[in-house]
This record gives sequence, C-alpha cells and structure tokens, in this order.
Amino acid sequence: MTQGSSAGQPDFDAVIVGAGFAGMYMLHRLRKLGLSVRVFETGDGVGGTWYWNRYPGARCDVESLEYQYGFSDEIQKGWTWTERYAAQPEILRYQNYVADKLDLRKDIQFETRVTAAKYDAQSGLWTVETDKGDRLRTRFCVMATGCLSAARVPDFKGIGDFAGKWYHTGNWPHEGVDFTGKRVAVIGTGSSGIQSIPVIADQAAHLTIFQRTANFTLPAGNKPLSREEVARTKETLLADRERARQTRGGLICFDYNEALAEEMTPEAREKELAARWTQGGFAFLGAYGDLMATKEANDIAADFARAQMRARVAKPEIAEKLMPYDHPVGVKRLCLDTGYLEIFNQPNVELVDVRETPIERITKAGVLCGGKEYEADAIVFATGFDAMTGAILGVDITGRDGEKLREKWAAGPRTYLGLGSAGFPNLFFITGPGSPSVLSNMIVSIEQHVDWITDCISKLTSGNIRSIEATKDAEDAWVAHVNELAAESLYPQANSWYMGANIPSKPQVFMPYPGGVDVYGQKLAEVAAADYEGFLLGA
Ligand code: NA7
Repeated sequence: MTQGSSAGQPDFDAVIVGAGFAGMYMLHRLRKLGLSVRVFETGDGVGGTWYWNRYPGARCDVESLEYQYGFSDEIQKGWTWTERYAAQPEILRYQNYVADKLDLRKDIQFETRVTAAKYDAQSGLWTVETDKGDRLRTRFCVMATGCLSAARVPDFKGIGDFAGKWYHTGNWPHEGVDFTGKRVAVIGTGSSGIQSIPVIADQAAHLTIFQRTANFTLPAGNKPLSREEVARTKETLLADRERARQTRGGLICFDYNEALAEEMTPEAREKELAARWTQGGFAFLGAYGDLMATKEANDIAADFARAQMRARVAKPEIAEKLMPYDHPVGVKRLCLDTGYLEIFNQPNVELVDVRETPIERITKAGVLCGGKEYEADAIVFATGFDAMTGAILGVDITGRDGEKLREKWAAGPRTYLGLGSAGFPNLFFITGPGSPSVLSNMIVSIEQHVDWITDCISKLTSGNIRSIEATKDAEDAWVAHVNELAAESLYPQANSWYMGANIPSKPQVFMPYPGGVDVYGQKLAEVAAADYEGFLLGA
C-alpha cells in the first residue's frame, strides 16, 4: 500500500512499529482516542517476542498470572492460564485472543518492515517508509519494537560453509525442528540456551554445549495452576496490577525483605535464601535488602546459589565449569530452568568452555574450538539479541534537523525517561532505553508507558499543540542520572546485554533505568502534572 496525502495532511494520525504486547495495547488506546492508526509488523501475526521465540522450551520467566494485560477486566476474566510460567505457545494464543477480542488486526499491516522514518519540521509530520514500498505521513510515530527483538548471530567465520542446518532461538522455524537422532551443537547459555538445552538433549543423539559465561540458574518450579489460583486472580487482577506498579520490579509474587544481610544471623539468612530458592523465580534476589546493592551481601547469596547448583551435577569437574564466578548473582538476568543442570549427567551431553578454548570457526562438519572439531548435524545459536537499541536503530530515523538517531546514539542511547529523544519530535519509544523495561515485569512497564503516551497525545490533540520533544537539558540530566544509579549498583560488574557487552562493536553503557518501576512511575506522573516538564511543546 502506498499512501499519498495532500501537502500538510497526514495519512494517519499515528503509526506504530511492532505488534507485540506494546504495539497491540498502544493501538487499542489510540483508536479509543479517535485517532486513525496504522501498525506495521514484520511477522505475519501478532505477538512480537512471542511470535519469534518459538524455540523448544521457550517459557516466560515472569509468572503467567502477572504476565498479562491488566487494563481490561473483561479480557482477563475471559482467559485462563494453565501453568505457573506460561510456555510460548500459550502466550501467543493469549495475544491472539486479545487481538480477536479488540479486533486489532484490521489496523495492522503484517509482513511489512518499517525501514525509515523522517521528520519534516515544516509540516510537523513523519514520513514512514517500509520494505513493501509504503510511504506515508503521520503525526505521531511510536516505536513498539521490543527490547529483545533484534536476534544476533555472532559473526563466526565459516557459517556459510556449514553443511547442516543452523537456527537462532530468537528466529525459530514455525514448523518446529526435530532433533531426534541428530548431533546438535548449542552455542550460548543465557536464558534461551538454558531453556532449550534440556528439551534438545532429550531428542539429540549427542549434544555439545558451548559455554562462554556460566550463568546463575535456579529451578523455575513450574507447575500447573490450580483452579483456585486462577479464580482468585480473576477477582484481584486489577487491584494486583495497581499494587505491582508500586513495587520495584512490577511484580507482587514476592516481597523484598527489608533487613540487611548483616542484620540477620547466618542461620536466618540461610533460611531465607533456602525458602526463596525453593519458591523459584526472582524471589531469591529479594532475600535481604542489600543483596543487589553491595558485593559483600551479594557474595553470600552467590555462594548459596553455587552450592545449590553444584549439588545438581554428578561430576565435580563438570560442576565446577558450570559455576558462575565472574559476576554477582542477579546482575545478569537470573535464569529459571527446568532440568538444565541435570542434563550434564547424561552420557550424550558434552560441555565445552569457550573461554578455555575459544570458538575458532564454524566448519563444514561442525564447530572448530581449541583446535578440535566438534561435529554436528545442526547448530543452535542461543546467542541473544542486539538488546534495547537494536530494533529501534534498525529503522533509519531522521529527526528535526536532519540528525540521524543512529549517529546521535553512536556512543550509547540518549533519551529523556526512555520515552523520547531531543531532536525527534512526536517520536515515542515504548520501554525504551532509560526506562525500567527489562529490569521489570515488561507488561507493567508497557502499560505504564502506553498509558502515559496516550494521555500525552490526548492533551496535545485536544490542546491543538503540534508537537512534543524532550529538551536536551532534561535528556542530559536523565542520562546522567541513569548512569549514576547504575554506577552505584552492582550491574556494571558483569558483561551483560544490559550493558551492550554481548556485541563487540556496541558502546558499553548501562541501558535500562535501575531505580525501580515505583520510583520511575512517580517521576512520570510528576512530569505530566507539571505540563510535561523537560519536554518542549510546539504550538
Ligand atoms: P543472552 O542472555 O544474551 O545469552 C546469550 C548467550 O550466548 C550467552 O551465554 C552469551 O555468552 C553467548 N554468546 C553470545 N555471543 C557469543 C559468542 N560469540 N561466543 C560464544 N558465546 C556467545 O540471550 P538469551 O536469548 O539467552 O536471553 C535473552 C533474554 O531473554 C533473557 O535475559 C530473558 O530476559 C529473556 P556471554 O554471557 O555473553 O559471555
């Protein structure tokens, strides 16, 4: 479809890029305001992250009763989750149920990738271009592109030579892959590797796992949900969501213990850590108040975690290789697993530490590592994403004075509140860098942003205000503030994708806002109440 509006007239009031959780809710809200909206989505269905990440074992690490929209009682009452942690197919079915319920698809153009967006200061409109030849003008442009959507295969030499098939967990074939009887290599042991490896190990004749960084992982404790649990949430979800917004992580399934490590006896600490370990999930990180604040307090929890992990592996020398020693617990995303460490007790599973013997290249027959060729019929890259900025910068965005966002962010993303960037009027990021996003329950953070953006756009349109744009001063102060909070925390002590460290050419900057959803939400409310302080409103 190519639009061609008359001069000065937009084709749509708003364009939204992406039809995952964020784009779907944004569409719903803007439509309700009476705006004309077009969503562009690369996939042929809704779902975003959950549309692409169909790898075996893919499962959310936030409990399903909290990982759902909280804006509609009718929607939540009409849906019944079956497991404590929903698997990818169930989440995708839920998203499709919501799309049906709200009749969203009629405003979504699927199988279309937005390639460029350029602002014209004279008309105050964005021109959006797609890979299908669309060229249309819009007043507001909302990037609902997700934080983990630009899948990344490292540029290993020789990938083209490989005679077998290779896959990336974040771009998995829809028809699934049967590894029965195959020799499989998995590269990467983050959440995606740790979730998929047990399932692949069950099928494969032989599985070689290439680990660069050993990760902290704990049993997820997944289980079917009882009718009572589901029924209870159906009564309380809206109130629960309100409570979740007042927490650090946007989650109410656990509390943070306020007591500091040194204020507890060793026995009390051990008991608290053990109870939370058994509970499963991120509760472990809240065992005492300074667990994520000081190295000394963190070390206690890290030692506890390693002891639990070690006990799951039969051979001490293998267990030792699987122990994370190089970073504090929780500063890389804690992994929740289902039978991960136990698979190293299987005779068909082999662990290769690529820090000892780096991957030299992919060959016709497999993976060459430390001078040894590990033969494989299939390679699974569980190597992560160009996180937080990859999908935004995948679009060639040009702002008010011809400035390219890619150039502006060359040394790291610069935003005010993670919502907008100076020089780019009427361009919004949902859960952009500089907001809590990946450090929180994404659904809570998505709703927080969509609600804020909707109110903002409503005020602009009703007040005949042409544009809103972060000021450079507010942006500079916010970036400095996020950096300060990060520097005071333990996060910089790990090479994580939060820091862009997984991509050799990426600047090392801590990207999410680490101050908590509650504090951040307060700031958003204050900014809006103060007539969008820190933003420039154009008449
Ligand atoms: P992650 O967490 O970024 O994990 C990627 C893994 O791949 C990690 O173990 C990396 O090691 C490894 N990796 C990346 N590049 C290489 C190279 N070149 N050689 C060897 N190993 C490599 O991505 P996931 O998809 O697992 O999880 C992303 C998020 O999704 C997760 O945090 C949850 O929020 C859901 P590294 O640690 O960089 O040394």
